[in-house]
Amino acid sequence: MVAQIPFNTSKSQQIFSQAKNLMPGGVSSPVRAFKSVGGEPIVFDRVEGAYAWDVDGNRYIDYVGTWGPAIVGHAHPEVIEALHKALEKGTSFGAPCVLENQLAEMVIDAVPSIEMVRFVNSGTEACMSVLRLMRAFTGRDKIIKFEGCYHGHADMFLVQAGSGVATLGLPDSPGVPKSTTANTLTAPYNDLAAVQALFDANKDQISGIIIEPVVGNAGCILPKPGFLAGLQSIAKANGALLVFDEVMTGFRLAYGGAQERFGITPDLTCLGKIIGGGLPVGAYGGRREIMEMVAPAGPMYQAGTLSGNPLAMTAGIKTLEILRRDGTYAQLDAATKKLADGMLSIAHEAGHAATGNQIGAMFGMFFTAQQVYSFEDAKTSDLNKFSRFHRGMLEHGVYLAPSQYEAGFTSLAHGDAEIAATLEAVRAVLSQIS
Ligand code: KE4
Repeated sequence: MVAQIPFNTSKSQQIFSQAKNLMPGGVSSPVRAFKSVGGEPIVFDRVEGAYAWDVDGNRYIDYVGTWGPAIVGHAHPEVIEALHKALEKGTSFGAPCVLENQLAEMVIDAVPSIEMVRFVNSGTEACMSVLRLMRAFTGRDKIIKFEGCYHGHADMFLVQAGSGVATLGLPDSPGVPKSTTANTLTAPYNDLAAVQALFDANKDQISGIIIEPVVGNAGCILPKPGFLAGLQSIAKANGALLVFDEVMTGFRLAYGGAQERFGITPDLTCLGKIIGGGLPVGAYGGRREIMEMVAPAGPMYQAGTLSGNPLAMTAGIKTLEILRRDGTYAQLDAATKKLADGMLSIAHEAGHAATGNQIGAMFGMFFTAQQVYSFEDAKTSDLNKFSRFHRGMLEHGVYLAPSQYEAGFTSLAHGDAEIAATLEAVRAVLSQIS
């Protein structure tokens, strides 16, 4: 992989400067604006397999994968073909459709905690709906979330959130009434004692715990052995629910997600990203007795014009069909481990303080000497160095998430050639920056 120097991004810059007059920050989602890594964002023209091309014709090995959905590779021919066929029947029904049954059955078969599922249109919708359900089922108002975890942009979650909130340094976004977040309690990730203390101080008031079972929104952070099991027993002992937000980890760490990988079955699960195969889908599901509270089966209201959209269902069904084939997760694990281990050893050889995590098709590297177990740990990373690393990798044809507080994603399309080229770029960049 040779540097694309001179790195011509003139068309990107022209389109982005127009965009800034039309849309806040020139983007449809904040983290895409490259605010925390500096420089102008790259305007994509097309994607295929492990690659993205920008409007200036530069090609990148892509480790964002549209933030997770592209796990079988961008524009997979089988997904595209299935969508072409579905398109002939129209784009939206707003009525029951057998495709919803098919994807629901696949999700229920795959995810240990899910006996019944409701489709929505984004991970945010899934998490905000599951929060209402936790409260409806327990009759309690308070929730526990973890510093650095991101569960979408609904008001009650924008408290010490990760992802774009952390990236932009917006721990508590304006416009969120204090009354809304008064019921949101936070604890450091991997800190069971802090969670126990919150339950002791809020007896019978906490409806449940919502957690990213592997954090992807503060960089990639793994649960310490016993942490998830500890949360499950604390929740049970206090009559509270345990919710895994697997919007990112679902179908990425295993076909059954983090809950299959760690052998911990929560009461409720949120999904998104991969189950839509790149089209807008979210979902929440869990124990039947809880899910039957959701309207119209029960009193808890939640609705959506485009929920269960036939195109999104089609892309999700085909994506999961590809993922459930033999050997897919072993392939993803092996490629991602090779990449993550390679990045770390190259960083150490070049004299950089760096630690990292990898699990399934997810990885992250922090420019810090200490192992990262919490958001506080992640914040010891050298953000300035990360910015220079990110820009250098772009110039060498590798597209990483534009924030230290994001995870990297591989796909079935990231083969030996892509991993080798990426590590060559890492070596070139890390030998140039101090
Ligand atoms: P969406 O509303 O963006 O579909 O999902 C929200 C969400 C919920 N839960 C988890 C664990 C998530 O990672 C997300 C969204 N992830 C971010 C990336 N860190 C989406 C990228 C963006 O905000 O543009």
